[in-house]
Formats: sequence, C-alpha cells, structure tokens
Amino acid sequence: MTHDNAATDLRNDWSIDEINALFALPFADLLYRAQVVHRAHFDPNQVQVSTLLSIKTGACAEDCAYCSQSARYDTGLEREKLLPLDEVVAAAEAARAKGSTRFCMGAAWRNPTDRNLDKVIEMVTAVRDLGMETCVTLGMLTDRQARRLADAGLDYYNHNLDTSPEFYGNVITTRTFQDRMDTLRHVRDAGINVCSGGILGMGETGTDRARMLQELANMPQHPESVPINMLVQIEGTPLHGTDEIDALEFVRTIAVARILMPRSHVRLSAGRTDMSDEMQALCFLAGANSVFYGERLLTTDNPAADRDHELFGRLGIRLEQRELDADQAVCCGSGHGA
Ligand code: SAM
Ligand code: DTB
Ligand code: SF4
Repeated sequence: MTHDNAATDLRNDWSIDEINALFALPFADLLYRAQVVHRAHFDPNQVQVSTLLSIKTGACAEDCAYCSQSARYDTGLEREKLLPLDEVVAAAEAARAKGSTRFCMGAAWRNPTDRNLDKVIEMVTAVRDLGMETCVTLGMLTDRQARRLADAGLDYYNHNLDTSPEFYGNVITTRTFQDRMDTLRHVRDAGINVCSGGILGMGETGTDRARMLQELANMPQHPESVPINMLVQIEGTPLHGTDEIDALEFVRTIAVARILMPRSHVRLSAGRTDMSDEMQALCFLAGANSVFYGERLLTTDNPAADRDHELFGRLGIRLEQRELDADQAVCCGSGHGA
C-alpha cells in the first residue's frame, strides 16, 4: 500500500472546518486514517513510557478547576515541601528498574523562583546521570529560566494548553491561554522538546476539543509529545461531578490528534484507571503511543506496572526503548509488525 501525502506531510495550517470534518467521520473511517498516519511514522506496536513524580505537592496559587493541588479547594491533600535530591534519585532509579525511559518531575507552582530552579536543575542533572530522559513541569517560565533548563540538558518541558482558548476562562482564571503559549514559546526557543496537550471531560464541547488540537497542531513546530488526559475527578474541586466524556469521543480525539500531528508521541495520560482495557486498546489503535507508567501520577492513582505489563502482553505491545528525535523517527511502513 502506498501512503498519500496526507499521511506523511506535516502541516501547521489546519482549519477548524477540516478538524471538525475529521471528528464527523464514521468511527471506522477515522480510525483507519489515524492508523495509516500512525504506521507511516511509528512502529504501531511500541509504546513509550514515562514515570511521574510529584517533587512539590499542593498549596498551588493557581485556581485550575480540575486540580487537587490548588490552595483554593479543600481536597484533603497534604502539602509537601520540595523533595530532597536523594528521594528524587531513588524514585528515578526505581522507575528505571521497571523499564521506564523518561522521568517526569512535577511541581505545584504557578512559576518557579530562581532558587527553586537551582534545586530542580540539580535533580535534572542527577536523573540524566542515571541514563534516563528528563522532563519537568513547573508552571510558567521566563525566557531565561527556559535557557537555564536547556543548559542543564533537560530533554522535555510539559506545559499543557489544557483546553480551547474559548473555554479556558471557565477552567482557570489566574492565568490566560496566552500565558501558556508564551511559556511554550520560551521552551521551544531554548531548544527543549515540548510536551503539551490537554484534558478531556471538563464539560467542554466537541468544538473546544477541536480548537485545542488546532492550537497544538498549528504551532510553528508540533509538540514532540501530546498528553491527552481524561479528567480525574477530585472531590472538593469545582469540576467534581462533571458529566463524564463519552469513551468513543475520547478515542476520536486521540485519532484526530494522531492525524494532525503525525510525528508526535500522543500520550494516553491521566484517567487510565477509569478506562476499560478495551477502551485503552482502542486508544492505541487510534494512534496513542505513550503512557504514564507506574502506580502513581502526581497525586492520584495510575495502573500498576504489572497490570500494564499484562495489558501490553495481551495486545502484543512492546516498550519503546528510547524515544528518537522527531527528525530521526523511523518510517515503518504499513506492513511492519504485522
Ligand atoms: N503546575 C504545573 C502546571 O500546571 O503546568 C505542573 C503540574 S500540573 C498538575 C500538570 C498537568 O496535569 C495540568 O496541566 C493538567 O493538564 C494535568 N492535570 C492536573 N490535574 C488533573 C486531573 N485531575 N485530571 C486530569 N489531568 C490533570
Ligand atoms: C500531563 O499531561 N498529565 C500529567 C503530567 N502531564 C504532569 C499529570 C496528571 C495529573 C493527574 C492528577 C494527579 O495525579 O494529581
Ligand atoms: Fe497548580 Fe498546576 Fe494544579 Fe494548576 S494544574 S493548580 S498550576 S499544580
């Protein structure tokens, strides 16, 4: 089978009508298109795995309506100071021993102070020395802070758009969508790989989901990693009790992300403990090729590594050893791995 240009070309000019038209395709047609794109750029049976650690938990100054860590909501979370370096290294070693190739450290900050950044840089250096890829998510960054992280050898910075610009104010009022875009630009300009995606199931419309993907895909360069989270409902937060997103609509969103950003790793992120094995399998079929691995996300549960091993075994999925740069990505062809 030959691939048409649509399967291989990277585009940054997707119109909302084109994206809505993808969402409106019959399910089988959408998944077929996503598979063609996926197989043109990736081994369809490999999944990249990252492990998360919350290095500073709770008492965050922002008011993100989904988050257990905002100081505004009583979620029963114990606040913790920045973890000491030895605890971080021990957690990274344990993650590496379980087959994880990337270690992501998250802090509940609106933005890091320069002194905090010094400490995080020590952590990045120590985790790199273990031979793992590094990722941090620390809130907003100045241009200079992004360059300092780049100089320390940081591989990825996670900073999610979370939702569409139109819906943003319904979820977060303490910063703007443009603030997010500004930090992402600083990260990109510093030469750090970008990890940016969002959350589904916050009461947004289908058009909001399409608009969020449009914003991600029309950046001058696609994020290398696109986490798609399903809202983990946290008691005490404003979004607790929101109607859940339809599972097939979630799968469709993964498929559209795959089509719009052919070379990016699309990560099936938070919310997997509330998904059936079958739903996760459909997400992989739709082009998701990365997950968070290990029993804990930041403050909530994730499937245990053993459970994921079992699921991957049943699906014939192998763990990706080390992520290649986007421009080195292997082209597997449609017959590979069959
Ligand atoms: N404070 C930093 C920030 O907001 O950028 C970094 C940590 S924050 C917890 C990272 C991301 O986790 C958020 O942007 C959001 O997409 C995701 N997230 C947080 N709470 C979530 C929840 N309850 N369900 C799903 N995703 C969530
Ligand atoms: C992302 O998109 N999802 C991760 C990571 N980036 C930092 C965080 C998910 C958090 C889920 C809720 C919690 O554990 O607190
Ligand atoms: Fe703070 Fe990040 Fe949670 Fe928002 S998502 S409240 S910025 S930790």
